Amino acid sequence: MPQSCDDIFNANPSSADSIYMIQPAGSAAPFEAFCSFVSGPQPAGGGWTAVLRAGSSPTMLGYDSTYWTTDDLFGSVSPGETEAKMMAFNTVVAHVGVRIFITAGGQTNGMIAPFTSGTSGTFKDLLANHAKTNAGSTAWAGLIAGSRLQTSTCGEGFNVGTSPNLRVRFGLLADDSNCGIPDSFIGVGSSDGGVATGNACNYSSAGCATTGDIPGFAYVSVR
Ligand SMILES: [Ca+2]
Repeated sequence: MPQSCDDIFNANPSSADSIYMIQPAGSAAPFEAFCSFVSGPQPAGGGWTAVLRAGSSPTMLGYDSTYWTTDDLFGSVSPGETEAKMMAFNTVVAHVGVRIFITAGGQTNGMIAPFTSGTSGTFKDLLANHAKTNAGSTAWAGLIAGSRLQTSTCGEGFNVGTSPNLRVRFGLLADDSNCGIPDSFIGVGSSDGGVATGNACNYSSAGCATTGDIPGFAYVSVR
């Protein structure tokens, strides 16, 4: 039994994107996961296991949702613009990075946020560990047409930011100067009540000018 979509890719690189049965080490039983496969060199090439889909408003996956910290699941494994937190979130160990697609304003764009060398864990563990990614602000901004981030990157990866300031479960947080009070982000599961997933840059803050929030819908997978 494959432990992840990457195992399926390695056994057959021409596998079709679909739902497969996998059983990561430590899982009591096999379960369904949606796998998408990308040919070519790392980090993109390989099998990517879907872990969640998250919208903006309404959302089950705002920053304060307990789904980010518990084993609870909801939604369908089948892809589509409906929110879900899948079994793979809790169980599939990622070694390479996170792939994120965001649909906003009728466009869908994607990228890989790579881990630094040596980083690994389930999505749940990576959150608990505040793990970092290093795609960079240009790549994050490329996910959403017309998006805007302040010039100073304050953090990128899992559980970025500190209360009571702006935070994001997975994404990039930015500020105009010293990151004391970040006012902009692109990502999934933010503490901004207006846009949980997508791009927010508070237009009353320095470096945000007149651009408003851009809500999005995100598809997140790991490898
Ligand atoms: Ca600020």
